[in-house]
Amino acid sequence: MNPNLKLLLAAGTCSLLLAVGAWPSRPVSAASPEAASAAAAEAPAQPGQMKVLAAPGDDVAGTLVTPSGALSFRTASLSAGKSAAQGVSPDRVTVRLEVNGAVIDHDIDYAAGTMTVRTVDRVVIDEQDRAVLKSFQTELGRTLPTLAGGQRVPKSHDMLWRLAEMYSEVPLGKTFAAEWVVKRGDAKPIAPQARDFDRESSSIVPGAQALNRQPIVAAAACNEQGGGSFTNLHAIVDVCDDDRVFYRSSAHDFCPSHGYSSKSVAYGCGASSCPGRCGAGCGVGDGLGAWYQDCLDHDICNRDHNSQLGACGDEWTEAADDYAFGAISCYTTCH
Ligand SMILES: [Ca+2]
Ligand SMILES: [Ca+2]
Repeated sequence: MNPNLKLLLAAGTCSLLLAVGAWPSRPVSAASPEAASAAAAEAPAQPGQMKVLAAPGDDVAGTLVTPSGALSFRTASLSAGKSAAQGVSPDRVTVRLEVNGAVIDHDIDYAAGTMTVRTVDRVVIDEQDRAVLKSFQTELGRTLPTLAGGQRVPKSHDMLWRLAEMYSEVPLGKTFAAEWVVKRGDAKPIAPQARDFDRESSSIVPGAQALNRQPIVAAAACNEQGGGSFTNLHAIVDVCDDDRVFYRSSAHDFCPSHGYSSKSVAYGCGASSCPGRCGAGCGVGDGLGAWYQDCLDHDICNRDHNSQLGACGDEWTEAADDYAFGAISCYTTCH
């Protein structure tokens, strides 16, 4: 473990961004197709150049350029509808991300416990977008600690970091509705008519055309959600305790191979690639992050069915509130 990080832990410091910054760079390399398939959930991020631009108060703005394209980001912290002064905890934070020209807006209302995601033009995540977003997780994790003052982590930084974790695992082919409201702890009801099952399956499953010809009721049943929880794994066990491996039940569906089913899986910092952490792999902060059941279900689905093909869209959607609002576990002894 990085000695700086150890020092932080020994001091009992719960400084998310400082700890992130203390972690060294991870190796970056191009994976062969075979390697990419075998380690689909944790393909290495491409290198990126992040530039930070001037922003008022606690807000942050910048750009990222990678071999797969560019991204820009800007936060706005609001208190009673006006720009929040530096050091003031805002009621809301808005975050605009522009990924290869596609704009995705986020509006986080802390009192309401909602994050509203809006797009004007139809946004569909392709392979280039996904690669840029993966780099964003890594580069932002390195950059944010250099901006934060002392031990205080502004909500704008926190939310941007959470979004970087969330989008590091965005399913390929994810299509954004004009408005998507993510509510903290909200168990989402089954709504087959609202799901984009056919689109997802046609982009991920060889021979999916046959599936698409099946009656919609069969597709809906196979795509049934039993998840949609807000279950903090770190409140159940210390997921990062001394690199121990923990086991619990995890469920997902994957059509047409199998419907909704569960099995016992390994999770925690001691398990390969930190299953259960909300974000790709163990993150730049070496296990730091939110650890939630829906993130575990999504990780296992990705591992079993190849995340690079965007197989696990509904599991990712169910985990959205966990990425956005899950409690961050600060103390790690990962790897
Ligand atoms: Ca994860
Ligand atoms: Ca959830």
